[in-house]
Amino acid sequence: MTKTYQNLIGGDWKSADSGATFTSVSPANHDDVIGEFASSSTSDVEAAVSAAKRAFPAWSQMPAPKRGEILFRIARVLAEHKEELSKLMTREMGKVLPEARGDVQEAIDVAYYMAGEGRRLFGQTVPSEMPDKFAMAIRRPIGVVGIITPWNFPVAIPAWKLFPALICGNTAVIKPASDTPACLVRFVELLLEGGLPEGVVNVVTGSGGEVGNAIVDHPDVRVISFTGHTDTGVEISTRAAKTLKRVSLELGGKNPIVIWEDADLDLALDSVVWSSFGTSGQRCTAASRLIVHRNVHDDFVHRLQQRVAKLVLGDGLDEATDVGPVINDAAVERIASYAAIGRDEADLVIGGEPARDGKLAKGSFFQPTIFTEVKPDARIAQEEIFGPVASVIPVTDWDETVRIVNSVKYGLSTSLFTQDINLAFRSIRDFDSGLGYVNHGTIGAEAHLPFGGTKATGNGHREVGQAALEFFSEWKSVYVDYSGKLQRAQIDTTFIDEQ
Ligand code: UN1
Repeated sequence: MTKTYQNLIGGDWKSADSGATFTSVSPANHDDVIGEFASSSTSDVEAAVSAAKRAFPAWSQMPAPKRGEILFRIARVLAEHKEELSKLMTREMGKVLPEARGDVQEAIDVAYYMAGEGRRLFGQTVPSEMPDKFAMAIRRPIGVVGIITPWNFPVAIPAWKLFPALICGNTAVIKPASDTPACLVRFVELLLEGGLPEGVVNVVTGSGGEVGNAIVDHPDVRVISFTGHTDTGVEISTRAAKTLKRVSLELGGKNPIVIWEDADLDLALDSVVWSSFGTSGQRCTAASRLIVHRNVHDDFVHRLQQRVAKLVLGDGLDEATDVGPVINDAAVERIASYAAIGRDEADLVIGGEPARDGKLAKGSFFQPTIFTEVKPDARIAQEEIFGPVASVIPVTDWDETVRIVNSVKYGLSTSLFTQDINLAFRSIRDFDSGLGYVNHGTIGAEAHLPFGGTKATGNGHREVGQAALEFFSEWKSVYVDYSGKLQRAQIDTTFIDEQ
């Protein structure tokens, strides 16, 4: 019997008003049905937003340290269920089990970090320019936030949007990606187990066109946080402008690893395999451009080819698997079309085809793929493929390298392998990106520093760290005059220059 899952509206699990459903299947084996989910529409979103609005006064007025205590409890519940949630994630999303554990751990990290913020949420106090007057700025919750999340980090990304929103005192409506709704539903069940009051978080599953747009258009949703495709981000931003919403967008990447001639090549190889083929290349932070100094290029490509040839494709629950499936068959087709473009533009070293042999036949698999002699302006070097495809671009000159690094429309993560401290710091200054790594690949951001990128990777906001508190709270500047008389700022004061 296929399990049926429902929306969460104000503490009640409910089917979509229309009764319609959609199916989530495992990308490793399409016969493995995860469940049926509510295919929701505007009226379901309406109910979820009303529930979030009703929950807002009590939640926002609960002292923030108490909200923090609930988040501490949630962190512990998530830790207790880490293995179960990770296995569900591998089944539904496909990433190999150790990576799924990392995804859940990232959610736990954010929960602990934001729980601690309940006792900080620092504001500002400043001296007033007038005597007997107190001046400060405090953080206030904003209201109902709409959270629209992708499938590639089905627990970490909802967590790193939700927990800062909650500690700031907001309530939320979440729409998960339709490829990974079970992960989100189970995650939210655990939030309730941790003691989150009813209505503080509401879940509406369904399509972006119906559910996503209804959340973005709703006048009572004051904030939108979205991670996904750049085109969708532009559309969300445009729609949300009509109701003057605050919008945070976390979009694409075309992240480079630069391997300089003095690099520790063993370390660089380990890092490239992890950054380019981990999560089957389906991270915003995945390394899809390998910019390699000519003096080490042939050695590097030869050794990389040998390493990649040994990668085992398969079900992520199988311990022998190095690289899991991609998310669905549409992704296989998209990646295959880029591989065809790559064959015209560059030299194929390994891979380049969907993988359908034996046990892989029932899933969505693509061979880890490497191209060399890729021109910096080739399409495979410029466009986000979101799959296990890496393009090697040979270089000889540092200034040219900087130009190539910065020649894409995105600016999420950049990395340099070198032993030269001067080059390391130049890369930090000159590579245009929100995340910069030295002697480490492009993936592995931690929960307590800002996450996000420049240019078409976003719209200037950052997730997690202190930056998330900026996004999910509103400043209120407060002046308390205890002089007992009218004191006019900028007027009733003695100016030093006039003395
Ligand atoms: C993403 O790629 O969508 O640094 C998020 C990393 C992870 C987060 C990735 N901590 O790769």
